[in-house]
Amino acid sequence: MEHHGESQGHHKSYLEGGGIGSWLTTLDHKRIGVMYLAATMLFFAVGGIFALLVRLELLKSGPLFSPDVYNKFFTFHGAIMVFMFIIPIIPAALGNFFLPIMIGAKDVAFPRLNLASYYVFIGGALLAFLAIFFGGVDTGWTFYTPYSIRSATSVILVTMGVFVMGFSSIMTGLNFIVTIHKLRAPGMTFHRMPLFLWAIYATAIIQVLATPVIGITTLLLVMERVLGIGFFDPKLGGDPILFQHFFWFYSHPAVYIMILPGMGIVSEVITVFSRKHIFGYKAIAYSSLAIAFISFLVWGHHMFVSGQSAWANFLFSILTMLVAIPTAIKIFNWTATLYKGSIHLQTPMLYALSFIFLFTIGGLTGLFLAALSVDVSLHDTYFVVAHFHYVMMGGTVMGLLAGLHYWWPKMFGRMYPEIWGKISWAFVFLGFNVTFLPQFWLGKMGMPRRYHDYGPEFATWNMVSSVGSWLIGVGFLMMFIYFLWSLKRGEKASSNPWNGKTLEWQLSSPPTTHNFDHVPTITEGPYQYGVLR
Ligand code: HEM
Ligand SMILES: [Cu+2]
Repeated sequence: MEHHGESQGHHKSYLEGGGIGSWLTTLDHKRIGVMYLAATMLFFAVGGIFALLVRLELLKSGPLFSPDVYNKFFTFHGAIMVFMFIIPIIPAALGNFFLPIMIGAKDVAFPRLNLASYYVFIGGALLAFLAIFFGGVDTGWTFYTPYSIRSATSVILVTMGVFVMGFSSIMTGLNFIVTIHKLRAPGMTFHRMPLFLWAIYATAIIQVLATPVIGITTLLLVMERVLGIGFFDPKLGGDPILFQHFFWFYSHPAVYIMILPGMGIVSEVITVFSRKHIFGYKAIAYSSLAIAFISFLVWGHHMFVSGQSAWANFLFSILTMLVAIPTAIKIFNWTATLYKGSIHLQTPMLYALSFIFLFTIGGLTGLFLAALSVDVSLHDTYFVVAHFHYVMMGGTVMGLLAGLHYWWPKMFGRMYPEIWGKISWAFVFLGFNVTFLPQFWLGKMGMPRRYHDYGPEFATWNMVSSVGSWLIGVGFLMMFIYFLWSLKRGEKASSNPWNGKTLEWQLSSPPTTHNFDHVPTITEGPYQYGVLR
């Protein structure tokens, strides 16, 4: 990709200069991205601790904690992981850092809005966290009515936190859509944009269109609790099923806010570590938009056993199977890119390959659950818990870790220790499968989710699953340590340690504050690796 932007001589890196104050008031998209990364990784650690507590309770049958406390543990685990970690982390942290650079721009379209979105996010998260000190929340992360109207726990604090964080998601989405439309460098046509940006673009559209619905839903819930207006509680003339429609009309598209950015990272990493032009660029690009569109048409598959009509069930089942098509296009094209590639098995590639393997299991078991007759018996069992962890952790988190290891040298100018990257990957990958594969069997055997105890027939696989969660814990602890260690002690990174072909690899590591000295001119598409003989 020809351009004249690379900075000559020493320019200050975006990391240098100014104290904490200059960070807290920064308008630099890179610094805002790093602040989002720090916050969301901290929330991930907290959500992970709640997960370990949940698994500790389930290690053996018989109560370790009281049922009330257990309900609060899995509710916090789910709510933190979904709203404070997996929805914001890739778009707001890595998207914020790399979107402007990858289109050849100095920053996002609205830097002040960008900083404001960060503080709105932190404000909403702190509001939700307050609930920990005011009796917790025991409704599950889905806040289903009528129980969430009547529960004596701090439902209002957490749902208001979700309400506020929603605004941050909308602000970020809006900023990215305008940036992609308005700030692309000369020659950077849509069909020359890296695939990560197509994924971020599709995600931003869902963020802007779907998030207002969870905002309204949580607001109505709080109004019913505070003012006693009957929206959802039958006692007050409301309809609890209406809440489920509202909740899932956002939360199903929301799972694509979670997975699409991870898919975008996999497209970048697979092509770079195969040293080969991606197979079917346009098909992958447009499959992101197709997924975003279909994601609005399938929310009813969460309600197959909520008493909706047979026709509605039939329709939502068919539409859900439809989403498998654009998803499969990505999986096939990534696999075709690997074919005859010159594969470099460094840590980013290990995570990208893990994504393809684990997400395929997650996706296929999603098809099982889309089949009405199967879902009737598996709904609310551990089969569902295993399914969404294979898509959210096996998918998004693996994609996130591929991106984090791929872009770490660029973001911080330091290499992470490759050998430890591989060892930690082995713990995370193995631990993940030991934790969640048995849960498919537990679910098929009939073990319901959200129970703090179980019968003797479920004992063996629960013990295996809990031991697996400790392996995951060790893997992530290692990762946190070597990433922090590398900031000061890691080997200095060159501008292009992976032989990448997109714009960020043309800049210094870390980049300068303004990214480019001159606006680059783009003359060809990304991933120009030439044809491998
Ligand atoms: C780090 C390893 C993790 C472990 C060991 C773990 C374990 C679990 C377990 C055992 C449950 C079921 C609790 C029950 O129904 O009684 C659960 C629920 C859940 N997990 Fe995870 N999880 C992990 C990571 C994640 C991640 C990365 C996400 C990302 C979004 C996530 C999201 C959820 C959600 C949404 C629920 C449902 C909570 C509810 O029923 O309200 N988990 N997790
Ligand atoms: Cu869904």
